[in-house]
Amino acid sequence: MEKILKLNQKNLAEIANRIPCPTYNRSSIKTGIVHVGIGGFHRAHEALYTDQLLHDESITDWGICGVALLNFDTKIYHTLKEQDGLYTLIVKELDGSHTTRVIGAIVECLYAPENPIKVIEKMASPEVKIISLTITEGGYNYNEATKAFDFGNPLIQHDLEHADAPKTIFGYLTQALKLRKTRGLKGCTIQSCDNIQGNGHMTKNMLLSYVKRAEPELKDWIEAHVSFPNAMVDRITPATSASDIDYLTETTGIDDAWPVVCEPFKQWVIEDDFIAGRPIWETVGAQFVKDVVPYEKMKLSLLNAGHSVLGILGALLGYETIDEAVGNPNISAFLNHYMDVEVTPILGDLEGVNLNNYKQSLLERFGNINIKDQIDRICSETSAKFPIFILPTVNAQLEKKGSVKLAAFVTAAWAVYSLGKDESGKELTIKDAMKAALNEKANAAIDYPEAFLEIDSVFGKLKDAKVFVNAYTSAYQNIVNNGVETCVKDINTNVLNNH
Ligand code: CS2
Repeated sequence: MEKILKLNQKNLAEIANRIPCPTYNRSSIKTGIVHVGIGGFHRAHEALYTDQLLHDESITDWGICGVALLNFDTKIYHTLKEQDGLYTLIVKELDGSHTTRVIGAIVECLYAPENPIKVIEKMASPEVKIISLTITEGGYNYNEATKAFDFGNPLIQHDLEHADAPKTIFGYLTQALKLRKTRGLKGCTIQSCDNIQGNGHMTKNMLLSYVKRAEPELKDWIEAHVSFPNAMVDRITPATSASDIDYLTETTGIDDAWPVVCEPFKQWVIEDDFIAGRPIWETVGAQFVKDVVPYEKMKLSLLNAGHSVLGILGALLGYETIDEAVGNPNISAFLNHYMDVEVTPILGDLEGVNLNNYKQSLLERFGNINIKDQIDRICSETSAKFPIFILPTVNAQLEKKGSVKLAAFVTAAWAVYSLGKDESGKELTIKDAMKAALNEKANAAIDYPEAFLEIDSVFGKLKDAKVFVNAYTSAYQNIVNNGVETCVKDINTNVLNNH
């Protein structure tokens, strides 16, 4: 066994004899991007694209400062800090092999709860041209019921009262942009990398809602000096497991406390709207387009929704990983029907995209047995995901009087899931900011299934859509009486008979 080397800058030259490492001079790279949310996805995606770019020695302005925003992020912050921002990316290929490399694009790290002013100053610093975000679907503070920014959130109330020590992204961005304005500096780009339709628009709308209340005189400056490009981001990035960490040490002798694992596929389609300039990410595989809406729609309603379908049904059946769920032919047939019958008709014609190939490739990606993407991860925060991944399809189908049966079935399965047990009675690990409310409504749904649809912040006005409610109620009874698998088989047979 080779000598164990701790991953850090000092050991990098030696580590480079074992696996590919950054060959650029990291100490000469300036920070051009502040990124908030340094979880696995950012490190498998934007940071990787940027790392590849920095290998062009003429590019020295686009290092990343990784910001950990929440108390919850303390572990990743300390890990990256100890490792000088370095981490290993392990790509799990379809044939079972692994491609491993060290990524160096994160050249500094900050922990917001420890020093909020430092983060605000960094975001306001003239060399920073882009503030990018992976703050999760729930992080945008959007309420589906009111279709507006949620001022009821206690953290937002906190930020309104403590401008110098904010807790949410909105407090940070507002103070940083205010500093830029008062110092006569240029604006910047705020770039969402989250799974939200029109993620740039959403970021802008939510931020301006907050600014109107917190710093009304800043609004016009933001409109004129800050851009918010929309983007579609994609790479399946499961949570890192203890065995991934052990695998790395055993096969390379590298001691990395938090490597990132991901699938080989990656995609980033971005609107070219960067007011203060941008890295030439297109040279390393990103696509810049005029209108990203069709790509976003396709990805959210097929890939992300597909994940939720597999996750919720799979969890009730006692599966732990997505490949197990899609490996059940009844479940994969159901998913195919959902995509063909309910999603495809609402997508219309997507120029330049072959939808059949795309759907086929999703089944292959979900089925990658090496990835072991956790159903717990997929089902986490479903209350924030459902309105983005599934609801738009349902609403569009209702409008055109199309089929909503399969989505209603998944919704009913989620209501049963929210009781907290799988079909064999085993406890489910539910991670959701709305866990208590979901559980309360799930219990009420035992006698009155519609109760679950009364969570307006998730379902909006869905409880008033008779066609959906009827399909949902009968699906609920069916699941309770017969179990998911029998129901799914029946649905599959019916779909085939009707087409
Ligand atoms: C997943 C996504 O969180 C989820 O439910 O669908 O994290 C998904 O893996 C990524 O968006 C893939 O690009």
